[in-house]
Amino acid sequence: MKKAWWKEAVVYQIYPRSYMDSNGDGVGDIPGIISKLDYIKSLGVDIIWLCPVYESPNDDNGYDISDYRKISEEFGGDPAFDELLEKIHGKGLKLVMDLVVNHSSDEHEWFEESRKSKDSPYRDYYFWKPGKDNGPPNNWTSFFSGSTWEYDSRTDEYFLHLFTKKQPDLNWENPKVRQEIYDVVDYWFKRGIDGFRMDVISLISKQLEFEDASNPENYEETIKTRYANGPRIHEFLQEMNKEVLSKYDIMTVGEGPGIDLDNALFYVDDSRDELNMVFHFDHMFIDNGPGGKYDPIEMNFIRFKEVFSQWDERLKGKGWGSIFLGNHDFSRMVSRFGSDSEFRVESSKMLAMLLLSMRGTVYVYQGDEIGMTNVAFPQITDYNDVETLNSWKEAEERGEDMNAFMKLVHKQSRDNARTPMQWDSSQNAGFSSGTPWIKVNPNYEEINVADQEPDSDSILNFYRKMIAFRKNNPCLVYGDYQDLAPQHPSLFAFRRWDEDSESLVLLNFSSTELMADINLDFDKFEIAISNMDEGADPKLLLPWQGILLKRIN
Ligand code: TEU
Ligand code: CA
Repeated sequence: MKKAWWKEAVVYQIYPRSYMDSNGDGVGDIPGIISKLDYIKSLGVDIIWLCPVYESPNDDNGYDISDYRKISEEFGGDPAFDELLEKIHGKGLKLVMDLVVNHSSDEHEWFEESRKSKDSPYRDYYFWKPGKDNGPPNNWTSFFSGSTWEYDSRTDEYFLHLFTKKQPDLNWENPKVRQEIYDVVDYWFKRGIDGFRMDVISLISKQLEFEDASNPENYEETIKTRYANGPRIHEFLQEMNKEVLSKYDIMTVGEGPGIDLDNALFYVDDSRDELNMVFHFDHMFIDNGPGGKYDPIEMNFIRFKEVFSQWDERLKGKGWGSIFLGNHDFSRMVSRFGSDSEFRVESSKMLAMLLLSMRGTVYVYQGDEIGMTNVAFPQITDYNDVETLNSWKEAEERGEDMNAFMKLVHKQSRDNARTPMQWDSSQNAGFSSGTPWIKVNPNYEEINVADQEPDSDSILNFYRKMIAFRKNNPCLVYGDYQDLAPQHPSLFAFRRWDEDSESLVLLNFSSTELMADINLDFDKFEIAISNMDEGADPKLLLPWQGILLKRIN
């Protein structure tokens, strides 16, 4: 496997609104991030991925950009950004930004011009269509509820928005649009950033027939058959690669629904010159029913493990994977895949062990390194996320039992991952001296960085240990992968090996003890890391215990 800096990297994802507020306006900002760079560096990570910080009306917290070349004043503006980038580089870290070019904000000047008239030179920067039978052009529904089409009386046409109506989709068919985007990308590389995470890149090429969805209420089916992986997607990505990406030593990771085992290599096969990596959602949508996130089904653990095996098998030797268990769009990793009550500490560490011993580039989401959990705000007015609020409205309109729906919000809302970072036990968890834009999780007095710093047994220090271990054991980055107990209902046991070394990882995904009776010569291994008292019998795993063993050479 060819080596590369971005393959060996551990990435730390920052959701800037919720990280650290420096000026007391309740909103996390860039000076706040600067004040935490020593902390970030101390984790042992290599790259910071910063969610959008560009100028934006914040209908979707920065994923609706009104100026691609400007840093929002709320976050500290361009001078703060320049200082951040310089300091990041000064510490030997790298910076990856978010590139959100499937859509812009409706307040971007391109769209403001586009909507003025049918003859505007910007008209076909977006998708405009006349209505059909006094309604929208087709039956597509937006990721965030309602039709994907918004009527604009000025020109008596509808425009397409796969997300909110303040996020009109850019028309990549138009070569001028593509050139504008490549210029933006080039602008940021010239400014010195080290890569892009490309938002919903799987959606940029549209099926121009705009054919009705056959089952609009089936979320996954509609994504796969209508929205994602359009006919020109790879042509566009290859063009972007040739025009700009290939000219810099940067990394790219594409995100998007509809990326699956069958098409992933089209995006990331080394020989195709498109992207370095993609994020897939096979494990993240594992508990989604046909109606999506707010139609959850039970998590299937055997399937969960299978996802890791299948993806490793598919990419190996050809492309490169990305490993993550949480981000700003999902509820907290420990609340979903671990246990956030009695075994919160143990299961947080165990999940860290999983993350940091898989093949692929690892992404750690802010707060997971201290075991932050989901939140259960009592009122819907405590929530901010547009996806949550729209789903709530729809449920209300359908006449659903809203107490039951509140439980779903507690379980699924994206705001679970967006509550402020918990720095210490002072007011507002040390995040802000003002009123935070979203409430702090009330458990901040027990779960915070300051308490975990001096405690050698803390989740935080376990992350540091695991990250350091991965750095010293390239076998965990590049080595082969094999699941040793794919059918076991609660044990995740796998092997990583290369020419020089071999590791075994045994993880108990349950609140009861288990015997890992797998057919292996345990005498040839010694325990390197455990999330509980070491010296235990590696075959007997306590609840949520994780053990990493290394072959004795
Ligand atoms: O998310 C893309 C995406 O697929 C989400 O809509 C996802 O399905 C959903 O959040 C799961 O609940 C990206 C960004 O990460 C997200 O924050 C943005 O809202 C979205 O694109 C639109 O830009
Ligand atoms: Ca602020």
